[in-house]
Amino acid sequence: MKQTLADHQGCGTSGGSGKSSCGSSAGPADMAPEIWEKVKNHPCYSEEAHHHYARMHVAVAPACNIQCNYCNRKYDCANESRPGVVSEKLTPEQAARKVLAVASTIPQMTVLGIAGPGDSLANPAKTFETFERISKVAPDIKLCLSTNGLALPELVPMIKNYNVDHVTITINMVDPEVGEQIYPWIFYKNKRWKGRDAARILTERQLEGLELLTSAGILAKINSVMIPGINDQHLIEVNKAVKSRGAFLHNIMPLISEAEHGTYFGLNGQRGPTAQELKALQDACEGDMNMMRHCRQCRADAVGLLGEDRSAEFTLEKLMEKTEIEYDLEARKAYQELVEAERQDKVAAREKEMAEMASVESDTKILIAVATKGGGRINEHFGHAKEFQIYEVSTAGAKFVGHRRVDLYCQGGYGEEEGLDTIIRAINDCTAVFVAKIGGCPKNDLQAAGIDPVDAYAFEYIEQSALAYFKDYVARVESGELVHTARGDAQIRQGAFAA
Ligand code: CLF
Ligand code: SF4
Repeated sequence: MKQTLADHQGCGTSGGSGKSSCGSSAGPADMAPEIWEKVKNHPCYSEEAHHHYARMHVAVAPACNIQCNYCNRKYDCANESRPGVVSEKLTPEQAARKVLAVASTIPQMTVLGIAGPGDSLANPAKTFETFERISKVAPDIKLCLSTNGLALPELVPMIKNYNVDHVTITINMVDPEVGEQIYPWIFYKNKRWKGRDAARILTERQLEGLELLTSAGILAKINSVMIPGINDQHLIEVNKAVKSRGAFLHNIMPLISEAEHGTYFGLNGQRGPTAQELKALQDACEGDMNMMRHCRQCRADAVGLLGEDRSAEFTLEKLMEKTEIEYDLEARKAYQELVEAERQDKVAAREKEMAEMASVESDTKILIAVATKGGGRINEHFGHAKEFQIYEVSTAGAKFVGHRRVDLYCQGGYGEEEGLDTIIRAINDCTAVFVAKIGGCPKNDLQAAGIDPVDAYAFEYIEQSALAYFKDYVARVESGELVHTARGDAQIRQGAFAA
């Protein structure tokens, strides 16, 4: 039985299929057609789509109505952006012009989001004027917004009227005792509220807003910032609360609290979680709900595929240089049809590989790091990778479980040894790293660290290659050629792949 929006009780509710549908790598077979239509080319709501489709943000909403302890208002809203980033603010008119310019240059840009630099709904006039202008000039683009939720309940009818199908609420707590450690104040009904009262109003408004979105048939994603020692364990309760109110997807993001960003947490030594702590919490929540693991904490003026940033190509100055921008709807459609054909091809290749997996019996699970520029292929040089996508592979399949940002190894023609150490530390729980190409030096160092550098699948599909590698790996372990050891921080297998 397929899930419909009406009976959606949050991700992970088995709609009879036994496997939950939302967010991550689900396909059309797992969900009702009206939900699939909404998520199939939304790079944040579908992990699978994020390899193929791009989003852009326009920074039209400068004001905010609350204060978060992880935010310095000199920078963009940290609920949906990397801390420490300042976006170029736009008027709604400039924003519409920018959308046209990006859409005509990047035909796979399918989603326009408003995510700051303050709170989208603390600036309703600017936010909705922007949506109105964009839906007139670029009717095929999906509209999306992100909010702290304080102003949400009264604005749900407006959101519906403007055909905004995707709303993100950042919910960090459902208990005011936890909330008062995160929010020093809110501004509500012309009054500044502090402490526990502020947190109580905020949580009530957020949960009410979520329920109203669900009843209006609008997909709601929940972002939560994981703050060790403050809300890390509590987020399991948050997860249950949002799931029971119909949230579609839960995205737990790590707190980033560098002292130089000047936030309350940063200046007071509050640390963020490690990648392992984050994954453990996401895994703990996933029993009940599918988790978003491909978020890149993008900027309020982000442009491009998640993980790439093309905002510098579309500055206001460059936009003003263009006299006329043509919006060719047919050309966009034709390009997206090609993307869909490639996507189907990828799914067929994965399914073929999975069919052969039926003969493999093993409890082994390995992680594989992948250098990719998008399209679901292994198409990036090791030295040019700014991040590695991480896949967990077992007889159950190849599942995207996150990404690790790294410093560029290749610095204009030569390899940076220090950078290589950082990369090895970032992926030291992976059995292999898949790349399009790699030089001799880093290859030797990776092998010495027990990570198998693999360029044999260059330009092939990631999942199909990961499954093929896994089958070979299991066979080599069974034949005694390799010894499998679960990898982790404490168990780095030195020299397992040394030549
Ligand atoms: Fe933007 Fe957010 Fe819409 Fe996506 S981002 S408003 S839902 S279109 Fe996406 Fe970026 Fe993560 Fe946000 S990766 S920070 S979840
Ligand atoms: Fe900053 Fe966003 Fe929090 Fe407002 S909601 S204080 S802009 S992080």
